[in-house]
Amino acid sequence: MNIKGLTILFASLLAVTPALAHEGGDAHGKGVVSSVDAVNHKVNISHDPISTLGWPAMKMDFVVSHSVDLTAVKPGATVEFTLEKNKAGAFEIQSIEPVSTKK
Ligand SMILES: [Cu+2]
Repeated sequence: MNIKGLTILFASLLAVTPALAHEGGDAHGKGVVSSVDAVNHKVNISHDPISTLGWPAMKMDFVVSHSVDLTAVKPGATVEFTLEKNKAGAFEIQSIEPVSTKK
């Protein structure tokens, strides 16, 4: 690779790295599933406050990543989930797991 090629390589690395660092990983949430729309990859969750994002507790719709299998997610289940900002700037669920609620 010549000098010009290296310069372009470094420039593109610098352009990409801050974007990754900026997100600082993903946000974790916990809540109760209200409804599941597996066809459109959406869930409605009444979630606890998410301090990482400064969100209060609320009931809201979430877009779910297509890599997530929603068939294991049932209304009424308590779940833990991770959120990541997608290209559209919306928080998208990247993983969602039922948690056993101790009685
Ligand atoms: Cu919310």
